[in-house]
Amino acid sequence: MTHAQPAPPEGIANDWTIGQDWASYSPQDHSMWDRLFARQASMLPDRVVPEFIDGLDVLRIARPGIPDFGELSERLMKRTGWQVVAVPGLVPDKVFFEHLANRRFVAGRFIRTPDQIDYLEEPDVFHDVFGHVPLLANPVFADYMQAYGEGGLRAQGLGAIDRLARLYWYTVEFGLIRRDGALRLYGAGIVSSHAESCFALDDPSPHRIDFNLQRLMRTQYRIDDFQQSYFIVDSFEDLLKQTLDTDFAPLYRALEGQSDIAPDVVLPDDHVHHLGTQAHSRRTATSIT
Ligand code: HBI
Ligand code: FE
Repeated sequence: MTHAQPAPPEGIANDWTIGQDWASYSPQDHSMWDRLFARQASMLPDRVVPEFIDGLDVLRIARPGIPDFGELSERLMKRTGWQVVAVPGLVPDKVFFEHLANRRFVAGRFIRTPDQIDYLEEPDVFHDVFGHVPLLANPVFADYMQAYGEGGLRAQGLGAIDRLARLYWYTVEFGLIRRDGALRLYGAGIVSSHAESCFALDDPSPHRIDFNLQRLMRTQYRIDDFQQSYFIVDSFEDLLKQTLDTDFAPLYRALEGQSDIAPDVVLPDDHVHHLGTQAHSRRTATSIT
């Protein structure tokens, strides 16, 4: 991930927020949203967790055009007390955690250009709003996101941000959930990506392993390709409960003595739902974070 600058750029507030300036989007920007939306909306209904679709509906995230963050925040505030605020791009970890701890989701306001339709480095408004915001209308997931922000603020003092970032990565960004005997998508990085929405559920290549907090905090991840392992939670309630019940300071200390786990490694204690062939990652040579 690109590293954000420590201080906000000139003319930007200390909390890094800016106006969305909705009026400045061009017709091309709005049609890019529509194109991305149509592509995902047609394939997600039988792949994504139903709460995601409910979120799109109640927040009226739809076509045509990029949503107005003010209107979105008003609807979200009524449901779960969250807001969506605009930022210029990646913000420093501390700023990010502070917003989440206060139930503000920071969203990029720019939208990708046609040549970036399938891959971009910084989160744009489609990833942030389409990918992340629908589940913020779910009370349990909304509480999990706040708990993550609070945990992030505490992790800073403990030198454990990298551990916690892995939790975010393998849940909020790339998580799978079990529902009625099948797997469903919920991670924003998956649901906002056309190709990964298929790959994560259907491709024989990646491992699909049951969520285990401690294991996952040791697991490295890739930022430049599909994931090599996906982790499955039983429910959002369980994810929230485990996060709230865990005393993270001793956990971080215990993890200090343990080695990192490469993203393609399966351990003897893992509950493996699907043992991947890893064929995809063998075809692509990339780096690990
Ligand atoms: N900033 N805008 C933005 N969006 C993110 O998702 C984000 C960020 N800064 C830091 C960050 N994510 C993560 O590295 C933290 O979860 C650790
Ligand atoms: Fe994201």
